[in-house]
Amino acid sequence: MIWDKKHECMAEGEMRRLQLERLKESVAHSYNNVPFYRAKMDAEGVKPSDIHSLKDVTKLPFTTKDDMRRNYPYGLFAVPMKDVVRIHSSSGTTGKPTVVGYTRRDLEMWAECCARFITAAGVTSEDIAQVTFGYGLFTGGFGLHYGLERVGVSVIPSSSGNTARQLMLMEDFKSTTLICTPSYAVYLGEAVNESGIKDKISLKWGLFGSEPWTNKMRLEVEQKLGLSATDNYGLSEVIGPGVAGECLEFKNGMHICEDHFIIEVIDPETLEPKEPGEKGELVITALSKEAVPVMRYRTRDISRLIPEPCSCGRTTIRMEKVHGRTDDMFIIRGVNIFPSQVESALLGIDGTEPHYMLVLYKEGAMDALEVWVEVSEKMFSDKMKNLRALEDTIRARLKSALGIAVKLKLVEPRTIARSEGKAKRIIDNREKG
Ligand code: DLL
Repeated sequence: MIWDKKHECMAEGEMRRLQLERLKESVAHSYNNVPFYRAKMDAEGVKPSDIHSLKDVTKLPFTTKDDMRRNYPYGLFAVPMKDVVRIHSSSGTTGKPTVVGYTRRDLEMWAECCARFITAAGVTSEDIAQVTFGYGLFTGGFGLHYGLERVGVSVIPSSSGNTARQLMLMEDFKSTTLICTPSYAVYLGEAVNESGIKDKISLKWGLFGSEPWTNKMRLEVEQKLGLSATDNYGLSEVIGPGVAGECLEFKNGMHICEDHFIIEVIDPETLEPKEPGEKGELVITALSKEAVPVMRYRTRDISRLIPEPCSCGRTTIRMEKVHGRTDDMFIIRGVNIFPSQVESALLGIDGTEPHYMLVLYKEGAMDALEVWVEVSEKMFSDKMKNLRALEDTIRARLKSALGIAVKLKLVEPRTIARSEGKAKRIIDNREKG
């Protein structure tokens, strides 16, 4: 099923015309109503009238999370507060959050974008969806909620936390669809199997997003929960969930709502555009937002665009699974490492659980990495000899995936903290020496 055939299956030429028309309007809207954008564009000598083609998007200045913070709370709003009907924010790790607002039309567009990926993931009005994202300032809960309602799904707004209660609802309310982060899906999968209710639950679909996860993690979760899992991507500064989502065709690449967002891929160091299909940082320009129009937002997310058409019938360009954030990348002995590389090396090894942690520390002046991996109950109670063999296997896999040898520590079952939202995969002890 395709939710919005007109926009999801649009001929390329028509889509580019629509994007250009909207880009012009959006740039003029930002320039005329947000002093910050006007000052930045004036400083670079660009006027809204300089946008003649889609390529001209590169003339526009970048926007960063710091720009958003510096304009806290309402400095980037382009409409009077009387027209703003919702406010969300993204917490971030330090300092003030970034704040975003939505007009009634923005909420309408957001629900439509979410309805697209919800439908692409297999969910229909026959389904019952349990939303375990937090309902609050985080965009996950409300974003998915309105998209699901639009599709006609029966929504259970269970919100985050209280895993025992989530399991009870899942069993009693017969949820067919689970909405959460992939790491919470792993946790729920474990809990379902431990409480012996696997045969009593009715899950068919898992729509997971909000943090990076690998295809190996997908297989792990699909098997543990007995569902078909798809990825979806978005960020508060741009809209929330709904920027892109996978279809069931190959589960390979998330279709971008191109009529609302232009995604460029740049080199995060030189800021130059990457060649089509090359990996780099995603930069997003929203084309139809009223309350907080965002121009060339530097996401810090690393991925690539997939130019080949998809056989599902949608013509919209896809983005590959996000490999990680530039902020989460670290350099060990000259090698760039993303947590997702470690995840794909570890998962699927018999005798381990899909729970791991990366511990960064200093070895002299150099950064060093220790990987903690949880061992399964069975392996833990097994012979020492088998544990040693497991250690050797993991070490070899890590070395071949990362290109360097790193320290490894096998830890007892249940020692790595479980996540109810976005997982914390890195402990940074580098400051401590
Ligand atoms: O996480 C929005 C969202 C909610 C998306 C629910 C999907 C589902 P923020 O809290 O602002 O918004 O975090 C945005 O999360 O820049 C990425 O680094 C990461 N992220 C989001 N989706 C994915 C994904 C929401 N599918 C930040 N894969 C983004 C990898 C993701 N990373």
